[in-house]
Amino acid sequence: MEPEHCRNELNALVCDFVERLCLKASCAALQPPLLAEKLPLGLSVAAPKRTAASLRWLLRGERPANAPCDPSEQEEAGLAVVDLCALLVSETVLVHYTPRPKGITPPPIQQSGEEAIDEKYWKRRYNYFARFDEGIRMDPGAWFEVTPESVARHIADRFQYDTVVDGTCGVGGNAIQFAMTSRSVVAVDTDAQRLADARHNARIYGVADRIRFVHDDFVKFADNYTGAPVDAVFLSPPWGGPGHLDCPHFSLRDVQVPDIMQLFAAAAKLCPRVALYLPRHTDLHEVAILAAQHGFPAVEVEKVFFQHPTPHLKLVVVYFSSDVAQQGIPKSITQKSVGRDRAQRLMQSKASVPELLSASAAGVLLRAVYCRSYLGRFVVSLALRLEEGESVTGRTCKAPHRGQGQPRQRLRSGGKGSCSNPVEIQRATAQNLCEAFGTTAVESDALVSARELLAEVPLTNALTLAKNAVQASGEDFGKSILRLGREKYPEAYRMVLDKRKAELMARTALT
Ligand code: MGP
Repeated sequence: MEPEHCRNELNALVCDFVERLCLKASCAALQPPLLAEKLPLGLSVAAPKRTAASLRWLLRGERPANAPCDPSEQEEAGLAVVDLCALLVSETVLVHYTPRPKGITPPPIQQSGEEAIDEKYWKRRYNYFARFDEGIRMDPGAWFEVTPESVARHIADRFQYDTVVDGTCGVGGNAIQFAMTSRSVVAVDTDAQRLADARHNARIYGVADRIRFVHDDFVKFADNYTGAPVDAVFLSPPWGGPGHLDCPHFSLRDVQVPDIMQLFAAAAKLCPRVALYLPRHTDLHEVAILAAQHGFPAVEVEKVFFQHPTPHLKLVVVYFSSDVAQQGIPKSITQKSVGRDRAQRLMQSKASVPELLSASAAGVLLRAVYCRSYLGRFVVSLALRLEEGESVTGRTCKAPHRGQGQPRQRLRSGGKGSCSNPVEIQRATAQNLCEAFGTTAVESDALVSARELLAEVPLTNALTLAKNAVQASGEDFGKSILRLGREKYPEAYRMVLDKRKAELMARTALT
């Protein structure tokens, strides 16, 4: 290639990279990303705000016509709440128990092609595949992309269906575990060598006959699919390699190929139950937008922690399904000890990990180093041990700063995690919304009625109502919602009013 041509190509690549970074930064400046580490266990509501241009960028990859770098140049007026989405935040702590299998001489440190394996990954080989020494095949990308066996097994335990599709099979970490809990698995990948490795690995686990390996692009595969009805789709797209953690947050637009938005759309078309495996610092506002775009009023965000050396957030799995709006609000952390055989120890613990980390001695500094390095984790561990004498309860948390008329970034979980059925979820969501958007601290009549009204209408309608109310400028949230309620849901509104009237009459009659 001509040097001039090379230079131009390099220039174009660098310009493209810088432009993408600027786009991402300007979106974050308009609305700070919503990170899993800031979300408490329980129920939260995401209120993603975007300008029309940044929304087109996220959803369709269309670049804005003007330079996006200076957020002040973006028209403030165009910034609107895209949609609201209920986030059911669950927490799972996994304890690996993968002793070296007896009677098998472990192979020496492996070379994969010309590239040496990073020692960090090599040390974790039994975490990736407990039966590694029986001849598991990996490739350079798989060392950092494969789902650790404990995580894959945990997700598979939640996915017990007839037909599961793994749209990004890789060397088979997830597909193998799905084959242990579901009747049949279709494993799709664009890389023929990886599929061959996955088939080989599945034979080691004795499940190759339950997996159909398909060499195809998942989007095309989903378009042409004619097989048995699919019960669930799992997607673990590339995150941009180990360097993805260098950025303060991950955007679904960080990876160019494959397009995660397209992958998801294809999956949602195949089956309305999709799980997305994402980095721990994913901007969940984007996830909420994705959910809204595909008609999911609520998603479950599962924060997956590893126990050792101290509990640390490793990744998030987002479950998109209509079931989520019906399930109970997570109350406690699931602790799971995952061993070489399928026997597991299940434990329930009380305090959430972030709650422990908000402990005074842990402080801002420790939270900053948290999850960044082993050193950071040991420091946190030390601080936690120092604090063991202190009671975890009774610590006060500062309320997050809220600008006037602005929704809070972080919302409290509803009903102290006491919700267990759809009606309670409904009420807790309404409570959450009122707390987030109410402009007066004092319980006004309008807010009380708004809460009742929101609790009466279905979750999707409640979220739509609240979104419209937020967008209706210059009015108190409670009043706007009442007005909108009266217009859009006259039946529900009348019911609420009648109930209130009846209560009032009963109270008057008693006094
Ligand atoms: P990791 O590299 O083991 O640990 O990634 P971490 O927390 O990133 O850094 P460290 O400081 O602990 O070393 C954790 C898990 O994330 C991996 O085992 C993979 O399952 C998943 N993962 C990591 N990357 C870079 C990718 C990726 O690009 N794509 C997908 N699908 N998963 C990834």
